Amino acid sequence: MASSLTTFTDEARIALDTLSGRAAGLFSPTLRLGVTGLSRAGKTVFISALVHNLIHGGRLPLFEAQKSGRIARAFLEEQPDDAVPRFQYEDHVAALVNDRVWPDSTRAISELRLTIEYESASGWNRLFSAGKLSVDIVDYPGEWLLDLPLLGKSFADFSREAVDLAALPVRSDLSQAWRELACAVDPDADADEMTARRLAESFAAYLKACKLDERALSTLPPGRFLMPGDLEGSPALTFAPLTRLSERRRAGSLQAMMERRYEAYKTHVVKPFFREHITRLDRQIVLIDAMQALNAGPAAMADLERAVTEILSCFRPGRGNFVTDLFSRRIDRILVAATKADQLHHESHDRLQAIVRRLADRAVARANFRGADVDVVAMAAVRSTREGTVKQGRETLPVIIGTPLTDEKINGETFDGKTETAIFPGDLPEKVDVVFDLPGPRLEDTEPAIRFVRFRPPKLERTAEGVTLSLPHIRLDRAVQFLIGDHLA
Ligand SMILES: Nc1nc2c(ncn2[C@@H]2O[C@H](COP(=O)(O)OP(=O)(O)OP(=O)(O)O)[C@@H](O)[C@H]2O)c(=O)[nH]1
Ligand SMILES: [Mg+2]
Repeated sequence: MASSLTTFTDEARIALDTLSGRAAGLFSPTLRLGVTGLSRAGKTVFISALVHNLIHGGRLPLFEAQKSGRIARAFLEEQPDDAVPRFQYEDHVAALVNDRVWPDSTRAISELRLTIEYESASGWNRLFSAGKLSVDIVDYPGEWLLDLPLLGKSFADFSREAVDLAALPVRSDLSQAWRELACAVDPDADADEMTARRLAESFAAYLKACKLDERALSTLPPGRFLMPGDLEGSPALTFAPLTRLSERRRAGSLQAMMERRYEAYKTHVVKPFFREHITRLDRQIVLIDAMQALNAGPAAMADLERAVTEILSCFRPGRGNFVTDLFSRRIDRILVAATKADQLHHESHDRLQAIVRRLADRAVARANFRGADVDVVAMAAVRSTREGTVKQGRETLPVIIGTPLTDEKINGETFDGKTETAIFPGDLPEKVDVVFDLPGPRLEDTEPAIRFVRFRPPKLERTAEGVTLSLPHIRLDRAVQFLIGDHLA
């Protein structure tokens, strides 16, 4: 009874929020754009480049409103949510443009309001609309989103899945310490704080090791174990999956304690996050680091595909989950975007896009996803390279030219972060299947087909008057058109 009551109030609250959000939207049209992706996927760089290009009238030929000259101006305004940290746009742009370094990792939620004044394309609309659209951009960690499936899972389900995944060959060595510890404790023993802490710390260390590992394994819930924020050390974060659960748990046992804390995590962490942030989104971009996964080989690709599947299923309506039912009806477009395509020659951009298409298609099918348009793009929010050719004997090879980051290595050479270098980036395979084929049991046995070099952000061109031009990109305009273009029609 108690649980259905909570559900009812949660539901009523969300419905009210949604209604008032829509009513406010009638007077000044707003669009809430969620930007997510696993850590280091490129969220901060994407938002900075998007806003910079819109404010500075960057070259965006595929963004129709801009191309046809209908955008009067775009500018930043105060965001509507006082309790959410502001996306520090100015700092990130200063890093990119002035210092030519990538912005720092952000690891939490932040928000920015960009307002666009435009002239409608249709005479009818021009008569009735003010030609003003506010886009509220919300940057949040994909890791937190991946907590949603927990709402539909009992502690026993959660434990079983975590144990199964940890035993997979790609993860077994990283999870060994935790698995040994988990096997050594008896869930039916008396609840003990130190045991709970040891288990939680060991489990969190395993999740972190997955993230840091060069195999680029994607994340497993609970998301706050990786990014605890101010909840570090709280009971709601001091639990871990258990093995050998008993059917009838004893009050006062370790199992009962862990189960209670798992439920507290859902109530105090997961639900509020979805209620306050995710349920209000209209559009969503999911950034993925396909380049890193390609670098790491087919097992990492499979892992990335699994993460995208999980993320998409968070946006699937009709899962019988009160949270998703309310918000997923609202999100009508989702873009799955592979950033960092500037590490490839343009001849491979379409191949990268085909790989992302395959990945998203399979994720859509596996998540049985419907209810929103899903599109894909291979892009670079900030293009750090330009293209050229190098003559080698009688052959002319296509190369990319940029400044490799300090300490990047190719063929035994280490870069100093200052020297501009031409690099033959290698091609993506023509056949998409190759990158998805699962290798044998151990990942180390398969040589990654491709090795990419990371570059510093580009040096910006200046006009004769000394004005710096906007940040160069690859297909950012295509992403912008899909995400907001129709609202400026
Ligand atoms: N070449 C290139 N590299 C990029 C691009 N976008 C991101 N990167 C690289 O990816 C790294 C992570 O980008 P961020 O935008 O900070 O990623 P994030 O998703 O905000 O990361 P967290 O805040 O840690 O979750 C950067 O430091 C760059 O090295 C891009 O468009 N081109
Ligand atoms: Mg960030």
